Amino acid sequence: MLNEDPDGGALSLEQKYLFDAFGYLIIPNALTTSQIDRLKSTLRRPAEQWDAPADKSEGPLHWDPIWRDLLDLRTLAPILEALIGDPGLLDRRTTNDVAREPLPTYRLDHINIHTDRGKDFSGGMLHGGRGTNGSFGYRNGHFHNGLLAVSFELYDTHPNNGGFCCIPGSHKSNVSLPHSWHDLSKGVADAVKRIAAVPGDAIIFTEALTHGTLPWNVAAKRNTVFYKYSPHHASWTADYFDPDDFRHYDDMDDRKLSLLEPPNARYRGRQSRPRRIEDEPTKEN
Ligand SMILES: O=C(O)CCC(=O)C(=O)O
Repeated sequence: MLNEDPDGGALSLEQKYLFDAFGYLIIPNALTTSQIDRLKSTLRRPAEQWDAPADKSEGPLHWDPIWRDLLDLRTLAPILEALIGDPGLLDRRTTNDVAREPLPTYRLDHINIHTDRGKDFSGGMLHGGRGTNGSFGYRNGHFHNGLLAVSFELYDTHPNNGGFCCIPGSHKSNVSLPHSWHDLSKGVADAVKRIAAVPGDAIIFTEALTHGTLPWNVAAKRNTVFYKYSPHHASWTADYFDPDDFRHYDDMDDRKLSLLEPPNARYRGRQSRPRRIEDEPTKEN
């Protein structure tokens, strides 16, 4: 049955207000201690979307089941559906579809893993902001994001008062970021907010938000995992996942496979195969 709340009740009124006003949210207890430990013990190397391994079977989703579990966490999936899902697609499900577990109406775009923010990292560049993938909107009771990041800190970032930083509200700004504020290694403007997190927290932010990495000037370690999601029809990266590369893992269910579909309008009869058992031709009634 369709929920009366357009966002399916996944976000509290306070969370909706905060995400709309500030462009980010912190979700506590998104991961358990044992999931964090597993990520730490199976993390192989840093990863960037523009530095993808030549052999695709070396990517993070092949390291251990925990990296595939992160695709579709029970603690986050309804929130992602509310922030970057397509409610129209859910409404258009056929009777046959409704009888099955709903597939996410958004997709994984790319994964970043930062392990290089050791002591004396002098700070990154503020980036993000409004653009094709940095779009943000709220229309007819629904959020629209062109690209949505979920970051997990594997170590507490309070010793540095945060590693992630942003200018809250800048996802709605109309005026360009002052040039002198871009480079955080040259100083952190007062408007930049430090966001500290503990392992288990998920920081969810829209890429329309001006954000970056603070200078890291403590001995404590910082390792951060970013899963970035796109609307089902859009992509930031040019290097798409293919569900067929993951179908052989027992832990891959239909939802996880569908998150790895390349960008498309999710029309019936398309070539990509987001389910383990192929859709039988159905009579819509
Ligand atoms: O260090 C951080 O948490 C920010 C990373 C970042 O700027 C990004 O993923 O776009």
